Amino acid sequence: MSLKGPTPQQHDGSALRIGIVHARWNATIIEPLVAGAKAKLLECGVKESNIVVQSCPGSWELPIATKRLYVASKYQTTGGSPAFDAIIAVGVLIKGETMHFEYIADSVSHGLMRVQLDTDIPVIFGVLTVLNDEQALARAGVDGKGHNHGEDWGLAAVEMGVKRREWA
Ligand code: DLZ
Repeated sequence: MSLKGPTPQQHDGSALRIGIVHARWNATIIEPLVAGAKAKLLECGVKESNIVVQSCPGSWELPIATKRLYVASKYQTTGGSPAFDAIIAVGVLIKGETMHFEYIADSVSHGLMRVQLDTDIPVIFGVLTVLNDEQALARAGVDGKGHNHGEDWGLAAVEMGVKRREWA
């Protein structure tokens, strides 16, 4: 048994609407992560038509892109309930030779936390902050050794979406 990751819970996502916003930097890593997240959403019963995928240039833009997606969705609903039950923000930050990585990783983490607390909608932290390409490939499950973290983010979105409704 792995010591990493939450103990599993089963949740029915069939009533949920989930957004995925992903950066387009490091697309070879992003694509399997988004696919993994989407696969788990579908496995939990989320309807394909209730999964909305949008992109932004880089991870730096994830907080504003996540917030705008949420705000736009609010105006598409009737009855006052937000259209999205959770949004997964996906980015891959790979450390380079400058301080760029540290600044972006710190700002994006704080930005996404702020979005979720300000909007009261769970924002799943799907941002890999890795030291090199090998770590990124392992965490996207494409090196044959690591597992796809996108799957964990899909499960977290369903659990938090369901619980948000229960705790309303
Ligand atoms: C500029 C930049 C660099 C150097 N590295 C990454 C990265 O590893 N991952 C990522 O998602 N985005 C990177 N970016 C782009 C910034 O996030 C942002 O899109 C630009 O600075 C424009 O605001």
